[in-house]
Amino acid sequence: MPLPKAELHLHIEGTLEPELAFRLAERNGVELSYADTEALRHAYRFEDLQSFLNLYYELMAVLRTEQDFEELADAYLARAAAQGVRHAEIFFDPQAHLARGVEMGTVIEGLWRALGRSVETHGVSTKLIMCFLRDESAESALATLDAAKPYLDRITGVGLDSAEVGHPPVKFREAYDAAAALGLRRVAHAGEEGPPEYVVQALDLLGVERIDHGLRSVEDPALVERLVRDRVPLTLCPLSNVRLRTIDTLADHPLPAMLEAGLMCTVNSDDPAYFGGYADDNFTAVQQTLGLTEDRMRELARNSFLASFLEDDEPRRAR
Ligand code: ES4
Ligand code: ZN
Repeated sequence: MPLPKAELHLHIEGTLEPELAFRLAERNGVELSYADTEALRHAYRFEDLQSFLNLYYELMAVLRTEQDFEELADAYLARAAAQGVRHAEIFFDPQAHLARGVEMGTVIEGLWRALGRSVETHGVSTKLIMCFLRDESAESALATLDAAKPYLDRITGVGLDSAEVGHPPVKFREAYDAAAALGLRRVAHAGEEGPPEYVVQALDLLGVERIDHGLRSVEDPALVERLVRDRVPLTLCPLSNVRLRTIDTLADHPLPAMLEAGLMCTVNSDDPAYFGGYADDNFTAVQQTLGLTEDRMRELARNSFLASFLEDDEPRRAR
């Protein structure tokens, strides 16, 4: 039995499995540049974050209707439940859909058809986190926040993702201030490919409560000390780091040293359809390859709930 866990770093568009991509392409009359699922899977060899993002954005073209987003989320929740996930805080990338003429309401209402009954259907409670694409402009982020205003009861927080280097957190200060004023929680990807300075900026300028990835924090001892002292959760994604070549092999992952240093680490799947594993696949991989003890594995599972946006007295219902 997999350990009960919360998943805190999961891009719903990154759960699009090749089989579903082809089924939706057919249903929506969208032409894919791959002959079949086999050919598509061969494209899942990435050099870095950007080479992954190119395919990730290309495949999204098959997502067009509420039903598409519902089926995507429902398939993820079924897989997550089978891997011991009891609570999932799910990222989505509205700008990538708005740019293709798919409206905010289609995305959110479609996802909600699955999320709104997920406790009943899958035993998984959920929250939604809307991400800004950091390689788009600050103005576009503000416009996206504006477009989300009719749906604020369905959105728990905001995040920041896509191509990191050259797009520091400071660019999104206004958007994060505006999100905070609307009562939204804040997280951001930082220190995935970008330098530790981006982690510092995310904390100081964006007021984030968690750092997504944060892997490169280990290069800055003063930052590590601060993250330990303030118990800032890091949502690590070990299989993602290997596939995007942030590290050479899983055996090189600094997770054991990070736990030893007292960092509040969590283990997550990021884009599981692309990176070769869902939540428990990541847990199992780090346990086996890095030799983590049962106690450490339980610490990771416990951290995932502590670092979640679940309130202490919150019933586990979909929200
Ligand atoms: C992402 Cl792995 C990763 N990093 C940054 N942005 C992303 N969007 C989807 N997956
Ligand atoms: Zn991510």
